[in-house]
Amino acid sequence: SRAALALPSTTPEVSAPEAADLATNALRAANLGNRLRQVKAKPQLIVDALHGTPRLAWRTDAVALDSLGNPVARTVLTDARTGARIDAWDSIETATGDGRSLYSGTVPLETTQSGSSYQLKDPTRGNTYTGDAANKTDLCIFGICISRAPSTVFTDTDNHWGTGATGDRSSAAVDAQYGTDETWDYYKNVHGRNGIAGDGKGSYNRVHYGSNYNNAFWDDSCFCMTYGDGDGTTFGPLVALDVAGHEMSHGVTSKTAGLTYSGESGGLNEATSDILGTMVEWYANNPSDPGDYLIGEQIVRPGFGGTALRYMDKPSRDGSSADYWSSSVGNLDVHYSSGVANHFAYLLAEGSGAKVINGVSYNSPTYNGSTVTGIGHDKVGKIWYRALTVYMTSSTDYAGARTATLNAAKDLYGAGSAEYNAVAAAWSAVNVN
Ligand code: ASN
Ligand code: ZN
Ligand code: CA
Repeated sequence: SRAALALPSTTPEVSAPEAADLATNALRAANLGNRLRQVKAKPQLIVDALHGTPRLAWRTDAVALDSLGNPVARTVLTDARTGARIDAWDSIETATGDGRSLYSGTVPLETTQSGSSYQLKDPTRGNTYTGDAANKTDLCIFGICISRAPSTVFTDTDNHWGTGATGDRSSAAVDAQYGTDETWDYYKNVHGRNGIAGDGKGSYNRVHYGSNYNNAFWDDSCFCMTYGDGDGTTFGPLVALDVAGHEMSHGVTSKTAGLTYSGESGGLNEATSDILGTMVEWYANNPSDPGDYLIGEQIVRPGFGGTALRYMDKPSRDGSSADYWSSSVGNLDVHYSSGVANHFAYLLAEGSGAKVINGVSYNSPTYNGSTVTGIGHDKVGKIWYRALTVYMTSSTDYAGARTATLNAAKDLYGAGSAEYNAVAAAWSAVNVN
């Protein structure tokens, strides 16, 4: 049945500023213990017919940034005659969508819904988001940035993102967002680390950086990850899971051991990103990108001349990386001196010799002719992470990494445990004694 709407008056007794104050107070009360910034409220006069007899009301949206810089919002319904609260609710909502990625199939995505628009921003992971760099580049000199490519957050109208092909700019964004989701979850669920800095705060990805840009990188100054599209001949878009895990792990290293990016510590910095990026790939357990001990196997194209950027079982397979420690290894580029630690991690996980894992063939040699027996990748990730975050410092070299990982293995599994002995044997097998 329909009844005519009769209101005693359409003039509010409660003023708009009063309604705004009530709503911002409600927003503060809903975020107790959080210092809110940029608090703003917008009251609109409406007729509320959903809570009993229709009445004149203020519908006020109050928004702010919380202490982590994350947006918070609350909508408050106030009786415009008495000032009584009729109802209130959080009005930025987490939505679950999905995306068709370039390399990882169709993946779930947690996104931010405001009204009829979705943002590729994940409130369940510290508001980690992915933005479009619009094919622009940063202009930085001596680490000081004069201008920066944008990071315009991707938006969508139906919360189904990308097409699985590069024609849709959102597809690469799906990969990057998924990659940092899995990396977030790996650190949180395996190591109890809440975000890169351990403070629960998310970072962001920029995709479509530059033009034909054949790299991806972590940048301490924006605390963010950036990915090129590749030139299509050497590399495709550099947004694969292990690459995202590699770049985000540079942030973790930066916030923990702080390994200096040159000499042996630089090789350990790079190896940390390869090792933990590989652990992310195993953790994700995605059938479109099964776990392996290769870096960048999804992004290389025929013009690159190899099946991966780097090979952990025998790093020299790339033509440049070191398989074993020598006194000159610190003179190599950090992406080649990393080989010693990558090789250590492979041997510790899988052991020496020839084997096929998830359809990929490996054949890992040892310096001293020893046979090494692996302890599995999960334990390697635990030992390396603890060594990185508890024992390594900015100047740790290969000898120091041996000590750090032995200390970590002692903490986790006990002195003289099989794991402890395997760590010692794997380092000796790469000539770190
Ligand atoms: N992709 C490279 C890396 O993350 C970029 C660089 O050379 N720093 O290591
Ligand atoms: Zn790196
Ligand atoms: Ca890989």
